This record gives sequence, structure tokens and C-alpha cells, in this order.
Amino acid sequence: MIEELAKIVDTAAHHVQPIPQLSLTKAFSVADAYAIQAASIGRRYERGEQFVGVKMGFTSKAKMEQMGVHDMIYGRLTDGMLLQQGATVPFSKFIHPRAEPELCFLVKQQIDRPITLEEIPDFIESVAAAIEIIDSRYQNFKFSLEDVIADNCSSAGLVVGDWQPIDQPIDDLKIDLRINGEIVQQGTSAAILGNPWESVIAAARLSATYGQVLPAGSLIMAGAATSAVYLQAGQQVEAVVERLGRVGFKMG
Ligand code: OOG
Ligand code: MG
Repeated sequence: MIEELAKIVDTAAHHVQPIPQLSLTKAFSVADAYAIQAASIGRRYERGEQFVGVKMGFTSKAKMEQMGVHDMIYGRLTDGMLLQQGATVPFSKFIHPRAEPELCFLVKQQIDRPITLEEIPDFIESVAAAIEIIDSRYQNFKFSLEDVIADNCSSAGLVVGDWQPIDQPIDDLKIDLRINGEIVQQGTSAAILGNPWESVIAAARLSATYGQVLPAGSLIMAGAATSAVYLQAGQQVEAVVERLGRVGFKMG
């Protein structure tokens, strides 16, 4: 069942074709969902994509309420999802893309076990403003907790700004998302689990749980601080984070 569902969800992503929710026809657990995710990412690796990091999802109330899912989720990121700052990405790569403003962390030393707040400086090198593009493979962006985990947490793209040192607090930085220069979402990093370092701690814990080592140089996306916004072709998309800077891309 795992391989079969992984193929369905991976094919949907690969061919940019929406599918009905998997859970409508098959009952599966959260543990099954993570196994489906791992198998579907395995298919990407077979096509030559490489692991670049992990992402946390539903780490803010704004996102949980927008999507109606109230548990933290965890997914994998590959080089095929990475955009360069300022790049133009073709709209045709996506089904119904949404953007959300995030923080991204750079791993300094391999993480292969849960870590504590005190240990963060040993394991994290730097932080940057980032945007995640999510693109659920499910019709109408509608899913259960198990569905979204199986679908690798809607991961589709990310762009990371310039790295900044982690020598100052990051628990209350103003964050906004702009489309064509206009602010469409506004929040603070406090929305991410009260302090985005908690998201790094959760990412280490979940990576250990699901057997995913985070090598030095990997990325950790902390989860959106605000609701996500649907994108259209031709839009200029930018996230601005107090003190950390700005980052953007164009939807072609
Ligand atoms: C799931 C992905 C959630 C976040 O930052 O909370 C996420 C979705 O909303 O489709 O990436
Ligand atoms: Mg996200």
C-alpha cells in the first residue's frame, strides 16, 4: 500500500496533475503517511534530485487555522525545489501555488539526534529570510493531516535570502509578504511556536524519529509566520524580515 500511494502522490507532483485526497479511498495512519512521504521522496532521488533539508509545517496558528489541521508536520526538501534569489519560476511547474514567508536555518554540524535550546549555537550556523512555495497535489488544496504528510507537506519550492549570524534574538521579528510591492500578509516570528528556535528543536526531534540525518549545510525551514497566499503568473513575490533582510522571486 505504501509504495502504491507514494507512486500516486509522486506522479501527481511530477506531472503537475491534481489528485483526490488519498484518505478518501484508503485509511492510513500518520506513521503510514510518513512512510509514504519517504517512499515518494525516494522516487525523486531516483530521478536524480538530492536532499537539501527539511521543513516544518503548521508551526503557527495562522497556518493551522487556514488549513484546518492542528498538528505540526514535517517534510523533506530537494535541490529540485530550490530557487535562486530573484529567479523567475514558470507558473506551469505548479498546480495552484501559494507563497508563505518563513525563516530558514543553515545546519553547521550534522544533526542526528534531538537537540536542546542551549545546544543550538553548536548546530546552527545562520538564519535567513525565506519564502516557501507550497502546492498541494490535492484538488482544491484540501487534505487531512495524513494526506498532507503523505504529500510531503505540499513542498514545491523555496527561496532563501542572504545568511545572517544568529547572535541576536529572533523571537519577535516583523515579517511580511509582498506581491508586486504590496503587503499581502503581515506577522511576527513570534507566531512560529512563540520562538522559531522551537521549530529547529522540533525539526531535530522529528528528523531523529524518522531516521533523517541533517548533514552540515542542510536547510531547516521553520514554517510560515502568516497564512499562505495564492499566486498568479507574472507576480513579483517578496518576503521582508526585520533585521534579516528581503528575498524574492518572480512567478513567470
Ligand atoms: C501544508 C504545508 C504547511 C507551513 O509553513 O506551515 C507549511 C500546507 O499548508 O499545504 O508549509
Ligand atoms: Mg511552509
